Amino acid sequence: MGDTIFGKIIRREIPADIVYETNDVLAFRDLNPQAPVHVLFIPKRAIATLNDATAADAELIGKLVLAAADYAKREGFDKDGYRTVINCNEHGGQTVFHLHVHLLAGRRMTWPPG
Ligand code: DGP
Repeated sequence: MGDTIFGKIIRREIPADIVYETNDVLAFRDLNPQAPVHVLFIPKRAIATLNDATAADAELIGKLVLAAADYAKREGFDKDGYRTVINCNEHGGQTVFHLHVHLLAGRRMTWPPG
């Protein structure tokens, strides 16, 4: 796949407000937040979309989701709750083609989403 803006963030070529990092996962605040807390969790090894993930990526995607839950616990909004979202392709609203989990918190989410 081609490089994306998230690849540049991983390589520290452009700035980002990084809030969480492990060997496999990086998380930083979304540039265009949709909630008081809006953090993007990305795998350091890029996968373009959820469609491109294979069984070989299962552990990495598990780590990605667990990283979001770990961050929620560390920050103390796990009990109030939060939303995690993976957008895929055009109808899903995906604009950056490096798989990422949105973590949204700090307000009550509505359902169904728009
Ligand atoms: P999605 O629409 O699901 O592909 O989400 C992409 C998100 O990435 C969107 O909410 C805005 C955010 N974003 C785009 N470019 C940048 C950037 O350069 N820095 C940061 N921190 N976030 C970005």
